[in-house]
Amino acid sequence: MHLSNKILIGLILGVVAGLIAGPESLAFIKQWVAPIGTLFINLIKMIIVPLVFASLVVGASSLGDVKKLGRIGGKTIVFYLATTAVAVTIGIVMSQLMNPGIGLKLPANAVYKGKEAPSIMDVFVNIVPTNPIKAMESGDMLQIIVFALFVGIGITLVGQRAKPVESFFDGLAEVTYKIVNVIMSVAPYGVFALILPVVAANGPKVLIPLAKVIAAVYIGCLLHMALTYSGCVSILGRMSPLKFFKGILPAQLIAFSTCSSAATLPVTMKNTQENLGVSKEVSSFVLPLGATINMDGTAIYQGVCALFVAQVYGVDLSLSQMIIIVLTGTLASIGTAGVPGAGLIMLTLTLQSVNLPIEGIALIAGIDRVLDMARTTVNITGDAVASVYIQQSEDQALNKNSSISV
Ligand code: DAS
Repeated sequence: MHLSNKILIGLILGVVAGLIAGPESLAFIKQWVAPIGTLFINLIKMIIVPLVFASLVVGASSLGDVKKLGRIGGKTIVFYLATTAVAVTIGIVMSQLMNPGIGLKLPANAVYKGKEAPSIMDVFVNIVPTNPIKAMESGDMLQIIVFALFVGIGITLVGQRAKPVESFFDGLAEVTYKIVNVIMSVAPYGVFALILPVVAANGPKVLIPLAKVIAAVYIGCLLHMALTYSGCVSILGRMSPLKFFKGILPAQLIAFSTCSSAATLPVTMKNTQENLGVSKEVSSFVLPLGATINMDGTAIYQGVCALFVAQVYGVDLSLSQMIIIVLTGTLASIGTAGVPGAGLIMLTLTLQSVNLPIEGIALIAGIDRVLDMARTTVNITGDAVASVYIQQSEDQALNKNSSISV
C-alpha cells in the first residue's frame, strides 16, 4: 500500500479514536500516546539540519555560478511575496463574507500573554550567522541557509581543489535522504499519535462557538490551493494540478499533523524530488527558504483573524487599514517560524498595525492548534508549488540556451 494511504489511515484512525476518547481520557492520552507523536517529530527534527545544510551546499555548488544562484533566488522570493499577498487578501475577503466575529463577546477576563513578536527588520538583520555552529545547534534555518550558500559559493570559486569537500557533502546529503525514508516508514503511527490528543482536547464543544473562524480559515486555505496553486502549477509549472496534489500529499499530511513546516521539510523535499521531478539543486534551495519565509496559510490566517478581532470589538476597518493588513500580514508571515503556533505570535504584529487590541487573540488561542493544521499544510504546499515553477523556469532557460548554442 502507498505511503500516502498508510499515513491517511493513521490520520483517520487518530481522529476517530480522539472523538471516541474525548477530553475525559486526556490524562491517559498525554501520558501514553502523545510521547509517540513527540518521538516521531524528534526523529524528523534530528535530520533537518544535516539534510538542509548538506543539500544546500551541494545545491549551491552545483549551480555552477553565482549568477544562476542570484537568478533562482530572485525568482523564488518574488514568487513567494506575490502568492503571500494574494493569500492575505483571500483571508480578508473570507472574513468580510462570513463575519465570524459578529455577535461574539470577548470574556471579561480575556488577556493575551503571548511572546512579543520579533520586528521584521530583526528577522532580516539576524539572517547572517555570527556563529554557524550555534546556528545549527539552535536550528536557525535562515542562518543555516545563508552559511550553506556561502560554503557552496566558496566551493564553486575554489574549483577542482574543493572537489573532496563537495563529494563529502554530496554523500552526506544522500545519507540524510535515506534516513528520511526510514523515518517515513513509521509516519502512520506518528501521525496517529499526533492527531489523537488534538482531537480529544478540541472536541465539538470547544470548536462550535468559533466554528465560523475555523470555517473562514479552512475555506480560505482550500480556495488558495484550488485557485492560486492550481493556476500556478498548471500555467507556470506546466504540470497537471492532480499530479501535483497527489505527489505532495504525504508532506501535506505530515504538515497537518505536526503543524510545523520545519519538521515537514525533509518530507517536502522527498516528495518534490521523487514525485514532482524537482531537481536536488532547486529543491534544496527553494524549499528550506520557503519553510522559513513563505507562509501563505499563515497569511490567510492573519487576514481572517485581524478582521475577526475587529468585528468582535465592533471596529469598522477602512480600505487603507485593509491594505495595511495585507502588507503587515505578508511581512508577518515572512517572520513566522516554521514551528507550531508561531503564527499566533505574529498575529500581534498585524493587529497592532491597525491599532486593534491584541486581547482579541485570547479568543483565537483556544482553537489555534486546529487553525495551525490548515495553515501549515498550505505553507508547505506553497513551497512545493514554487519549486515546481522554478524547476520549469530553469528547464526552459536551459532549453533556450541549448537551442541558441546549436
Ligand atoms: N505552524 C507554522 C508552520 O510551521 C505556521 C504558523 O504557526 O502560522 O508553518
